[in-house]
Parts: sequence; C-alpha cells; structure tokens
Amino acid sequence: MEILKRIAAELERGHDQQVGQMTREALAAGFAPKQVLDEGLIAGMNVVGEKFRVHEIFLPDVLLAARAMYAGMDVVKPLLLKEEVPVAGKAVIGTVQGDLHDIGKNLVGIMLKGAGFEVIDLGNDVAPERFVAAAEEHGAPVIGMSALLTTTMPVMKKVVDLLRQKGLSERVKTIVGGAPLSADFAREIGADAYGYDGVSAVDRIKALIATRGVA
Ligand code: B1M
Repeated sequence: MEILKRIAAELERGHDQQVGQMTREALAAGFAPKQVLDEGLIAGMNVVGEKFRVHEIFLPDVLLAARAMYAGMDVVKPLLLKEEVPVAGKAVIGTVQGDLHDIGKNLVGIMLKGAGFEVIDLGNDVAPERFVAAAEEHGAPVIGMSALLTTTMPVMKKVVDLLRQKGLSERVKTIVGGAPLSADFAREIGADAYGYDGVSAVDRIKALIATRGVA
C-alpha cells in the first residue's frame, strides 16, 4: 500500500519519471493494474484537483501532474488491454466541445478496448455534429461523451437533441460521464446512460447495446 501512496504523492508533485518508475515497481510487486490506477494515479490526481480548487497550486502544477498521470497510464495501459477478447461492438467517444480534459475519456477508451470494443476516439473539444457524423459513418450504436467543466456539460444535450432531430435516437444511444456529472443530469438531458467510471461505462454500454434501451 505504501507504494501506491508514494505514486500519488509523486504525481501530486508532477514528477513524471518517478511516477512511471514507481508504477512499474508496484506492478512488479504484484499490485493489480486497476488498483494501481485507482489508489495511486487517480487518488493523486484527485488531491491535485482539490488543491487547485482552493488555489493552493496553479495551472502549471496541474499540467505537470497531468503529464505524470500519463507517464503512469502508459505503463498500466498495455496490461488493461492484454486480454484477447472478441469484438463486443463499436463506440464513438470524445470530450465535448470547449473542453480539453482528456485523461478520464482516455481511461474510458482503454477500458472499452480491454473489454473488446472497437473505439472511435474523436479526441477532445468535439463539436456535437462531429459526434453524430462519426456514429453514422462508422455505424456505431453508442456515443460516449466526457465533460469535466460545468460550462461544457450543456454540449452533451446538443448531441442528444441532434440525434433526435435526425431520427437516430433509437439506433444510436448516448452515455455521458465526467467528474461534475450525475445520473440525474444524464436523465435531465435525455441521455440513455451515465457512467461513473471506466468500469461502469463498459457495463452501461454493454447493456445499451444488448437492449438498445435505457441502461
Ligand atoms: Co482542469 N479543471 N481546467 N485541467 N482539471 C478541473 C476539471 C476542475 C474541477 C479543477 C478544480 O477547480 N478543482 C475545474 C473545473 C471547475 C468547474 O467546471 N466547475 C477545472 C478548471 C477550472 C480548468 C480550467 C478552466 C483552468 C483555467 O484555465 N483557468 C482549464 C480548462 C481548459 C479547457 O478544458 N478548456 C483546465 C485545464 C486543465 C489542464 C489542461 C491543466 C488539465 C487537463 C489535462 C488533460 O486532461 N490532458 C486539468 C486537470 C488535470 C484537471 C483536474 C485536476 C483533474 C482531471 C482528471 O484528469 N482527473 C480536475 C480536477 C478534478 O477533476 N478533480 C480539473 C483524473 C481522471 C481519471 O478523472 O476525468 O473525472 P475524470 O474521469 C473519470 C470519471 O469522471 C469517469 O471515468 C474516469 C475514470 O474514473 N469519466 C467517464 C470521465 N469521462 C467519462 C465518460 C463516460 C463515463 C465515465 O462515458 C462516456
């Protein structure tokens, strides 16, 4: 457990090399990749968010922490993807327009790929029209949207509305997630599901594809 706390502490300091190294050490010591992710990397990033919120640290510190987060994720990612699984379906994912936060969205993508999904990742700052066009182009039954800013959450409703306007809402289901969101918000905007984290996103998307109904 000590090493997971040290990973979190080094991530808070933005020490990417140490985070990468210690992530490797934790895995070599037998910790499960998911535990290293949740109790080391994500735990450290949550502290960074809180310190940023209360102005104890500033944007450059958060950028360094994000770089350190990716150093750890790079080590964990191949292990989360390792299992060979049949293709479970397709999903278009992205962070909504105006929002540059992509760490959580990328984690959701990794979990989906690990569960056998073909993932069409549109990146961040994705306009509503691009989500819908990508789902049509790739024949994907699910659009997964991430938002980390309260100011960008309303973009999700635009995607849901656009699917309705185009008569696609039965064929293409939507799932939303991100730190400021809730299941209530998902319901309010008419999204089909809410994902709390990467694991729940996979479960919800599987249920959406199985039923093409509300998950
Ligand atoms: Co910014 N930022 N940031 N930031 N940043 C937050 C979100 C904030 C809460 C910090 C704070 O004040 N405490 C705050 C938002 C406040 C608000 O909206 N009310 C904030 C702000 C204000 C800003 C700027 C406006 C700062 C500024 O410029 N003055 C700016 C905005 C830029 C923009 O987007 N236009 C900004 C910039 C940045 C950085 C670029 C420096 C960097 C992002 C780097 C990157 O992503 N490549 C950054 C970071 C790192 C954060 C915090 C500290 C951490 C976010 C993160 O990566 N968490 C964040 C504080 C926080 O969230 N506590 C903060 C780790 C990640 C694994 O968690 O993304 O929540 P998360 O994803 C989770 C779940 O939410 C879920 O699964 C993931 C795994 O468990 N999930 C889904 C996510 N998407 C999902 C989709 C699903 C299902 C589940 O289905 C499709």
